[in-house]
Amino acid sequence: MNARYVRLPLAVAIGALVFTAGASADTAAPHAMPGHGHAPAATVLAAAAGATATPLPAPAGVKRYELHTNIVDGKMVFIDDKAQVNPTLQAQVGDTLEIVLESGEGAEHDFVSPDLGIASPKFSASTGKVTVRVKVDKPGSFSYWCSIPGHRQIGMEGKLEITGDAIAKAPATGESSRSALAIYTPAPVPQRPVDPAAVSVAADPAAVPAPVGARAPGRLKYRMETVELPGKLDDGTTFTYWTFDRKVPGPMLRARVGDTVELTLANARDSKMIHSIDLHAVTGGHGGGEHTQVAPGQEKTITFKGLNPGLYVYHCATPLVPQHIAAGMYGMILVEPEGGLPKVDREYYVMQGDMYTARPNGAKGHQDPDLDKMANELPDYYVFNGEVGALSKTHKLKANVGETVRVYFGVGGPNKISSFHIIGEIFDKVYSEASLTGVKNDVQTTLVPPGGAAIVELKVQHPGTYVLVDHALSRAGKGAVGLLEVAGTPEPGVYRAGAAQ
Ligand SMILES: [Cu+2]
Repeated sequence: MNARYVRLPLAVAIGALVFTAGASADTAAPHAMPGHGHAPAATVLAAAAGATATPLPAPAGVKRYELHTNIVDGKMVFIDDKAQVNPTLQAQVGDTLEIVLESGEGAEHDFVSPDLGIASPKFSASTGKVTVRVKVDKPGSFSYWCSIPGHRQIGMEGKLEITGDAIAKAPATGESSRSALAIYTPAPVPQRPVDPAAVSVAADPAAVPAPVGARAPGRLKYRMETVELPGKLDDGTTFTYWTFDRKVPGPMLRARVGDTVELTLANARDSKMIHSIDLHAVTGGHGGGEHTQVAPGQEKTITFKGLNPGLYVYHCATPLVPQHIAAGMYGMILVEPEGGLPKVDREYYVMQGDMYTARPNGAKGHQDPDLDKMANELPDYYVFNGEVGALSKTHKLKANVGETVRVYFGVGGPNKISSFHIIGEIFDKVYSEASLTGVKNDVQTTLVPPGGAAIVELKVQHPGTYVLVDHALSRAGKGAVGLLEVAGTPEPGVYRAGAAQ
């Protein structure tokens, strides 16, 4: 990777760190990041990081170090017993390097140095300390880092300096050929059964807060919790979701222009990851992402003013950002204009996401995320409200003939644009790109980008079942289907099967 990136404060890194290239496979290979020069921020911490650590007392031939993790000056880092950040660890060829690791802030990390054959188990608040040992067999200057996607790039990297002469390689056959490298090579992940604790994470599309209407600007308080939990992705398929308030999308927030909103983000105690929130409705502080990086069991608060009316996406902004989004960390906030929005009979809240799983669409069992597919933008699933069937089985949209229906529709992504359409209906009104200052009429399909939204309105005039889709229709086969059931008596002349009477 570009060395300058190592020293980027987290907040600066977030803006740049939505790249994903080969995230899960990338261990030893440097990141190619040409053209990214965040030099001013990069210099700030250069002097403080990388000081040489002193080994702890240990038997002869053992170099023992203790490192814990934490967030320092906006970076994720390793810290030694003398509070040195990303210290340089030293050993001689033939030494046993012993590193005791602990998660200081509680999130999940590991410690790897592939060139030396070091790959620690993952450690977090729930594992306590873990120890990794390796006999070093070659001299040189090596890098160590945390291989959790995104963590190296936002600071978790240091150096191992090994002195001495290389140990002659043993013959390639027999017992003596087994090296430290082999001992620490992780086993392939086995196919896993469904998680019996999995629940539905599908947000109820009818869970829309009451309209703000004509009230004066005021102060609002919101509190949200980030929760990692097993969810039902599809029939017979489960997935570990990362959520706001246990649902996908997270709760719809509703304010009016001029309101001051105090938002507290808590991260559940049993989380393995740091989480955060970037609201596109917020001006400043990277939408809140700069000041809401919350470790497990902690909480942080931001306060912002709703300056511009509209419907805005929010999402987690902790590296690897697209991984957090693909795991379900998105939602929307509506900032109503002065006087509110026109009254309608029903309002619904729907968001589309693309998901990437280790095994292909339809595979049974518990699925791990696939970060290579994510980097290459090849989703296995497209979902409305978080899971296959969320809006066709778990929940349905409902209306009666003659009613006006408004859908707040957003795309969490992380990667795919939606061509949002309702089969058998026409959008009478579209606030495209969720801009409330201009309305389009009579639209068949509206384009909604990742991190974007639209508000559509339709008057339903004929009973039946209408189908919400992304009109890139192969995606319907991968989960993006929702149903709007309309009850009542048809209005004369709108539609009939057969010839005109
Ligand atoms: Cu997150």
